[in-house]
Amino acid sequence: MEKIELFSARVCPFAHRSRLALMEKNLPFTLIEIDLRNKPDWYPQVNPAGAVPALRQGDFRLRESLIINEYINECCAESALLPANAQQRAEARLWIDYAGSSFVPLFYRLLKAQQAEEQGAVAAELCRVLAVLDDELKRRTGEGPYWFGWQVGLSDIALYPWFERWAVLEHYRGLRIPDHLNALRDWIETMQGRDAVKLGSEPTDYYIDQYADYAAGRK
Ligand SMILES: N[C@@H](CCC(=O)N[C@@H](CS)C(=O)NCC(=O)O)C(=O)O
Repeated sequence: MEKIELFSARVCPFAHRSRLALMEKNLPFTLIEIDLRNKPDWYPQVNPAGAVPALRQGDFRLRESLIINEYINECCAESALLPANAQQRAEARLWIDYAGSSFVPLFYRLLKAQQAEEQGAVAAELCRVLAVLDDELKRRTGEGPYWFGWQVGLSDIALYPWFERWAVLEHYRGLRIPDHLNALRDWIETMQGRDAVKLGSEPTDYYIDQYADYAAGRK
């Protein structure tokens, strides 16, 4: 297989998704850190949209974390990150879509909201989404600690990076993950125990510092 290069930024949760997928698949790759505040002149040749993550493999270029992750998963059959069953695979993709359309946008809306009233409303909406995630994990109790059973998969990976950055919401907006969402809290703890997560994790203070501009409405 041709060498895979992943263009990433430590701070970026989208890039974090693709780093996790590559590590969980045990695929060798070269990680290229892009400074988002001072992007290299050549970067548009890798990704014309200018964003991370981007993947390069010979002449092949790919962008968008979720598409990259599907590709990574299909690069080899070992350590499959989607269920073998077609119906479960479709459900896994629904949760991946839910992560992208509901959970992730609310994370940023809350962080960017400057008025107390808006912050309260978005926090309440985000808590409803967390409860949906928790309900789903509770419904699957006994079927394994991950979104789809006993093996980590693309649904877990699509969601987890924002939980690694949750301290940012706690710090700037005072929003803790509610104690009663114990299935969700257990899932986060399980993810934190994975080697791929431990190897790529950053200290809480780093995230708090990096997201200061968002929280102050400067971004
Ligand atoms: N939908 C994209 C989002 C990627 C994205 O927004 N990445 C941010 C960093 S977290 C970025 O590179 N933004 C461009 C910039 O900062 O100039 C994906 O899933 O890959």
